[in-house]
Amino acid sequence: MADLFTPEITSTNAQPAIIDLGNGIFHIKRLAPSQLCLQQISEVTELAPFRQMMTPMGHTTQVSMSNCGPYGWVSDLSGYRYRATDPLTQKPWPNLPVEFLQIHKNACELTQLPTFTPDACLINRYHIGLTMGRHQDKDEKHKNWPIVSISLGLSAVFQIYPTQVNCTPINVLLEDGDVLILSGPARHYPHGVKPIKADLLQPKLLTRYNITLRRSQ
Ligand code: MD6
Ligand code: FE
Repeated sequence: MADLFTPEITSTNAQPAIIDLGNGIFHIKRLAPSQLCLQQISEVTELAPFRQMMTPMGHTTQVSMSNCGPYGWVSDLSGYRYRATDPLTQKPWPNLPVEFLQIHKNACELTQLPTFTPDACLINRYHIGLTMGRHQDKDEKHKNWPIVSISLGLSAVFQIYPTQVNCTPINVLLEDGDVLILSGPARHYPHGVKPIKADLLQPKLLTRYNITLRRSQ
């Protein structure tokens, strides 16, 4: 019996498609039910509002962020780390929505990765023109668990650099409802997001969200 989250009905018109880009990079098109996810983001961010964070260099992030789940990623003058409480409220982060956990599980099963329960969920919000600079994800205690990310709203070009030296990036177009997994060697690859562009066919769409699900501890 199909439930709300089986791949068959996560999208109104098409099945998910798994694209294996090699080295542990998987792009799953149309896996996440966008409206359900956006509703969950709105509930989480009523409790833990989006905020720009201070970087260790004393700048503020362009992208606004929030978190849910047992641990949230934070940045301030003393560095980057995971925290069990929101520095704005000193309260635990909101619960990680079961909808996100179900997408994570479906993504791991479809790509034959071991299923595990993420303990951290960072939500990024981009307005048109914003980017995410090239970085590696290395604030987690155990750095080999895959990272599963969900893209919502405006599309993004996600760039992955397979080696540390300057080389041509792999460009992945992430559209509304797509899931990207960095596992295996790619878990450690530098990556970034090109400036978010407006969608001329959907002029009222002004925002991109990205949700990353990970094991932080
Ligand atoms: C973004 N994502 O798509 C930023 N990192 O807005 C990331 O930095 C990221 O999507 C590791 C694994 C998956 C990701
Ligand atoms: Fe990242």
